Amino acid sequence: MSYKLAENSFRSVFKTIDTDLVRWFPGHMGKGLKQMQQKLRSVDCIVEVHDARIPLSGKNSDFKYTVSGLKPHILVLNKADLIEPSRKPAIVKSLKTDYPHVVFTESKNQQCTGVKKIFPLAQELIGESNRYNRANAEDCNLMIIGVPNVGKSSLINAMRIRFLRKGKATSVGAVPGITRSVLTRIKLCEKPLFYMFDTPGILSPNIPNVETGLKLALCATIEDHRVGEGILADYLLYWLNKQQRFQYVEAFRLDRPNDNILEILSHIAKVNNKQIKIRDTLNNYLIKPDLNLAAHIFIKSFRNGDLGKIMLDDDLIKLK
Ligand SMILES: Nc1nc2c(ncn2[C@@H]2O[C@H](COP(=O)(O)OP(=O)(O)O)[C@@H](O)[C@H]2O)c(=O)[nH]1
Ligand SMILES: [Mg+2]
Repeated sequence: MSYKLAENSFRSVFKTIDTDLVRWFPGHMGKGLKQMQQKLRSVDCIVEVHDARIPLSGKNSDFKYTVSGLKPHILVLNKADLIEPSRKPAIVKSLKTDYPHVVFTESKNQQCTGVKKIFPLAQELIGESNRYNRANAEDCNLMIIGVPNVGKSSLINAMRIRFLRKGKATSVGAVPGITRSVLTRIKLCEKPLFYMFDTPGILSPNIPNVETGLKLALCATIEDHRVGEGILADYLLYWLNKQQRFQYVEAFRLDRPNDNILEILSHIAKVNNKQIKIRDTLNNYLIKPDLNLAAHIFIKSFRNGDLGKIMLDDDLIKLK
């Protein structure tokens, strides 16, 4: 549905009440990094997984440049089922300089063609690369890394199903001197001998500003409580209106787009019959709409794709 809008009828910038919000976000890569660095010695190709709804925001490019160095690197943009396929070329173009090898996947979809592409691409990149300390190793190792909740485990499972259809994934025992849990790997292929580390490497997201943090939180890569569901819901509304993505109007049976989050949340609480009882200053009970629950419903509808296929970095990637 399209709506006639007065110019400047919506906010053009998002003002958070707490300007220090960014300080609440987790710090830079910490302890995990050191462990991953050790693990990397036996890795031949890195498969970095990120959420396709935020292809530019939150990726830890520090990792690519300072830790993984010159190792072959594939960027997998997972949850591609939640974005408009027509946006893929523009995403690839925006990432080209930093990530020349991008694959879109839907790891919960068994028919996904992207999952199938990762292995041959890794083989090709390793073949072209200088393997330094591993030049004489006969086997090749892949490692999956990425920030929480982007679908690393789901991708590992999808790859297992794809390549090891015949039986259970083969776990490989510990290598002396290195923690077993870190170096458990599964066989992907016999000829050529290919393994994948079973445990994904977990990165902390890179959060240079509040909006990046809010986008990461909307995609559930950092916990909601770090931001607060009210602020998250307000940012989502701001973003949807700014980008003129008005599917929420129908989804929540509103009359028209509205930039006031309190009005939207009161409405959602009312139609879902979510109320709370509170006491006023005179100790009388009042029935109020449960705005927190409404915020939760609003955010969830975005995460489920009920508000349309939304790529949150659309405001950073120009329409072609
Ligand atoms: N819509 C959608 N959801 C996915 C996809 N892959 C994973 N998920 C969901 O995302 C959440 C996190 O997945 P998980 O594999 O545990 O992520 P990890 O923390 O990176 O290992 C789970 O609820 C998955 O069901 C995908 O391709 N599409
Ligand atoms: Mg996992």
